[in-house]
Amino acid sequence: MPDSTLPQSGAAREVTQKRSLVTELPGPRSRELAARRDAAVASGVSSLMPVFAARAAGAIVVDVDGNQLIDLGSGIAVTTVGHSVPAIVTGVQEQIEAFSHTCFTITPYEGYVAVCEALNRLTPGDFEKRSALFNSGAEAVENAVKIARRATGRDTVVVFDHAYHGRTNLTMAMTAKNMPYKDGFGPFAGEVFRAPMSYPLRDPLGTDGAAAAARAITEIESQVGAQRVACLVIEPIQGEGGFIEPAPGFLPALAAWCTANDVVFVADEVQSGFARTGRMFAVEHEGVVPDLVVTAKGIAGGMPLSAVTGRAEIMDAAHAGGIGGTYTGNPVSCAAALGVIATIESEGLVETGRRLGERLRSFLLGLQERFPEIGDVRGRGAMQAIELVVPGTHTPDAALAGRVAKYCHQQGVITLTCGTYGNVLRFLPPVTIGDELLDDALSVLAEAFETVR
Ligand code: PLZ
Repeated sequence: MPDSTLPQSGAAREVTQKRSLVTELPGPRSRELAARRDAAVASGVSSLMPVFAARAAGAIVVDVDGNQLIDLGSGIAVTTVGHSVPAIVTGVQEQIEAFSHTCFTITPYEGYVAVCEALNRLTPGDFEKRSALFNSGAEAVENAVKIARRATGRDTVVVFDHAYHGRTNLTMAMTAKNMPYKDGFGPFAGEVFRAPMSYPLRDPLGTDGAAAAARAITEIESQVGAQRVACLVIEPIQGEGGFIEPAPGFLPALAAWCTANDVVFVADEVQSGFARTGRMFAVEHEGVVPDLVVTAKGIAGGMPLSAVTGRAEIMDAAHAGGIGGTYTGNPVSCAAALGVIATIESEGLVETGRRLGERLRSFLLGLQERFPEIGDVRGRGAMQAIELVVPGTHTPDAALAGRVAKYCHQQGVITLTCGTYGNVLRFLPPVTIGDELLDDALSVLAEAFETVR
């Protein structure tokens, strides 16, 4: 086990794993770039922080003014193994020198096959599997639906309250939250049915997952009919919706209902997968074996890659030529993915994430004792969150979440918010972040509560 407090790559060695502010934030160079950005980039594309990145290594992002920020976001759960990890950097360099593109559906290459082999091996279930590769999470979700429809001959896609599945037309329909994802961008794809989620903090059924599943199933059966459902798509821990962990028993009961009704159970592990939650995939915490697993983000450390993996008989239902795309499974992205997988396995990073989770959780629970605005602490491993409320109520306090995040940003800690009500602060550090660096970031978080509540 490497000492995770030490930098782990050539690039990381040159970037001390310490927070350091040498200018105000944003600094002068970032402000110049922001002005150019405002004149050139469409305003629908917004950025959380006003600082421009120059490089990144380990769990530190260095901005163009030389400030060193602690990354508690990992580019939204992407650089799970850390920034600039040697196996990824070298793999990408070697591949781009060899060739950058041929199109797998024209002249295939080994990297694509090797990534599929690894996915088939790493995903839950000891049945025969196949995989197909894509570019983004949304594109992979769309393909999972295409494959499930083709395999079942049925139309309806069941999704859940608070779900996030992407920004393409079908995945906007599958995503729950209107602002900012959907407003004015419709009409949306049809045959998408939204079922009630288990959200222990806010659900009258609380921690009774079996009852919450029964409620969802009743709605699906009465409003759609099981025989019309192609697939049920669910995030085992909801990401953008607020790091909502359904009550124990909810996912297994839904999976069992799918099996009994020939409905394809699709786990969207785009945010929760790839060593993020103390398991390779979040469904494993409850022993759930999906028919199809959708992966992206952490799979390739920032190179665009996503995948659908699952039962061979479902995956192979699509006719030859029915699944593809120009860049899908690009060789450079595949090289990055092989570097990520090798790093996770050789450095034991699933376990590292689990241990990090214990440290993070105990800190957040301690913070909750001090600040009654923290209504809930939830999540697993390096995917945890606090939900902020008006003390003594469940009324969301999004303004406080915004102020805490802003304070952290000004002190050089990249902190993200999320949630249907915008009142959740989420923590997604690289699992390799050192204890000292994490403690420094968390002390800034505590200071933020002391200062802005
Ligand atoms: N499924 C569970 O979390 C992406 C969205 C960021 P893409 N989440 C981050 C934003 O504001 O666009 C996500 C996810 C889950 C699917 C997706 C979509 O993945 O790679 O962004 O398309």
